[in-house]
Amino acid sequence: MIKFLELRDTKIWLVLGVLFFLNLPAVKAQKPIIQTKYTADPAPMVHNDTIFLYTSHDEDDAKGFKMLDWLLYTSTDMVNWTEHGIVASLKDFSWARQDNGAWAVQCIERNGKFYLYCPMHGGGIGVLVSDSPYGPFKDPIGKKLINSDHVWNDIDPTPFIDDDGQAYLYWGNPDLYYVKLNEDMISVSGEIVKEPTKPKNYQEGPWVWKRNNHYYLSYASTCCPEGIGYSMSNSPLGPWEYKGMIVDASEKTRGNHPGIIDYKGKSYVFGHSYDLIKSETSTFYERRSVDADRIIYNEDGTIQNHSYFTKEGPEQIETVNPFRRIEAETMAWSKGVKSDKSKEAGVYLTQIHNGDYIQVRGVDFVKGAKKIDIIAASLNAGTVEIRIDNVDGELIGICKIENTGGLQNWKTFKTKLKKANGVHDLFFVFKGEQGELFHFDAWEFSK
Ligand code: FUB
Repeated sequence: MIKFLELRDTKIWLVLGVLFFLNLPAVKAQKPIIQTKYTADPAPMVHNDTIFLYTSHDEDDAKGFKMLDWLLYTSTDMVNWTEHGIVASLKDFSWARQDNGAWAVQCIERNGKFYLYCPMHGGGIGVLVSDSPYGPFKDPIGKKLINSDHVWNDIDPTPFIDDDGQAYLYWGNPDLYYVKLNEDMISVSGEIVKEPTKPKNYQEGPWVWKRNNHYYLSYASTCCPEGIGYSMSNSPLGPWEYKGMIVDASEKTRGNHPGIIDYKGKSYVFGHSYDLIKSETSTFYERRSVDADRIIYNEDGTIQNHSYFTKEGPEQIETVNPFRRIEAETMAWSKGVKSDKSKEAGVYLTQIHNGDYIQVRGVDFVKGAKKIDIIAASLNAGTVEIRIDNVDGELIGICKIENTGGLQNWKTFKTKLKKANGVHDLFFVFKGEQGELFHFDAWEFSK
């Protein structure tokens, strides 16, 4: 027995030693996937090889639900996400009376147009349309799309188009409703139906998709806390047979909301948690953050269970090419910084203070990056330390940001680097003495 333990311990130390000396760059995401804003109700959509992730938005000062608009993020590698800012808001509906209640949206493409189904809690469900997934989105009907006598329950719309072209909209808390949509996607066909066999554990947040001829209905399940469960059917209209939890309910969260996609040969579940706000304070605020994980289908179409969203998240699908302009709001992780949007710069990073940083995962410097351009605007001087592998990893350059005469006076600052080769996590670490240092818009390496 003693011998066995000694042998086993030697093996463990050997593995740990090899890992330490290899100093492998981390290639997995940290959760939650967005840190510059509080995001909830993830609605991922795959279009042209890119994931468009629409989310609802818990305001930074939210105590209970304070939700005015919807946000958009994109990714091509599942770990680095680019923010595109507010993509739609309550103000896009001239008929909407409320100034709160921008709950869970979902976007779907049909015939080159993008339809965003937007619930306004207590005010009905509206639809917006755009020629681009980035917007701008406009209200094509000027009234509620779903106008029922149970308006308080009309939340969390999920659109689905079957292979025969018939489109459906599902929604609701605590019951599941559905209605057929006409081909124009902005009008309904027939009556609203309350799903008679309420799927087991159904709470809210339905998400419907089809895979290998199985119909799936996933939803926020059990209460409270909510996890993510799912049912399957042979038809888009049920009956739905409960199959279990994709992500178990956990004391670590409270509400939840699924978004499920296939992307580049793998499958993913998105949900949300309070992990970010909990890392900042022990007081409860309705400030959620989107998480993501890989899911695996079994042969019979059922889905393997996760006890909770893992800290590591999904593997990075492809490396980042740094030899092109990359927006500063593209990142896998950040500390301290926030994002904002202006006419001049689009989305940029703001509220940058001494010691804050952003991390971009899996950047491929190939045979060597020798210079970097950083686009910033400032009223104070500061520096950007360019480090690899870790926030206090090897320093390959320091870029001085001088006063540009205004926080929207953008200038390009050029810096020579100690040559970096191969694939590394890249860290921009911000340093300076005077409060808020500068705004950061974009960066680009050259050889
Ligand atoms: O985000 C507001 C509401 O909370 C959503 O509509 C529900 O799905 C729950 O996540």
